[in-house]
Amino acid sequence: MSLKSCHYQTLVVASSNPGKVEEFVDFLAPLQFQVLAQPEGMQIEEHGITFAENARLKALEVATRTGYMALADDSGLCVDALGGEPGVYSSRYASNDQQRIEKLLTALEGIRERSAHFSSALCLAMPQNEVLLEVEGICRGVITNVPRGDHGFGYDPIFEVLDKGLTFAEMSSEQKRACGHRGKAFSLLEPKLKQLVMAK
Ligand code: ITT
Repeated sequence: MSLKSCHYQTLVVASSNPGKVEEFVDFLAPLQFQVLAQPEGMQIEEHGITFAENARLKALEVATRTGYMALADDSGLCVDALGGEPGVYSSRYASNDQQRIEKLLTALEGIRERSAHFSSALCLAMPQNEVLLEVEGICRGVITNVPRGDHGFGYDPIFEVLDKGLTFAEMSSEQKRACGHRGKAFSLLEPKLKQLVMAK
């Protein structure tokens, strides 16, 4: 279960998405937490209608069930021409990344207005059923006509970041962190996490 061991406060990354977990492990590396993965097979029903509601559900459930502080992310891609879809249903849009990308490109065939944004809601919760912090980050861009780039996960190859000319999949992890939805949300959470480490 342990992703990184040291003597500090323990934090569970409440996600079963390896792409997200990899980003969080990078973000958390300088903060000297003992970072644990969510226990295998733990299923959490995401019945919220907003990213923030789902992030809260996941963080509280994982914190209560593991007995450790938990950090959850609920995120997704909102496409203007599709009325904000897939939105909170981004992971349920199709059964794997390739099919999700194909389905989205098909839905946008012949459509020139391709603006979209990614949202990431983060929630930090304690095992006593307590929410410590909730933040949200957004990244605006457009949906490309064809996938570009090999990095990242999910919809990264078809999301070109506004004014950057690169898809997330064409960026290094540092570039994606600097302009991406999750990196922006995490930068709002980071000061609080630093305080927690210092309070230990
Ligand atoms: P957990 O709930 O276990 O964290 P999940 O993948 O189901 O994993 P979400 O419910 O938050 O997570 O769904 C988010 C989906 O949105 C994710 O599966 C991707 O398809 C997409 N997504 C979110 N952030 C992304 C990113 O940075 N790059 C590409 N796609 C992303």
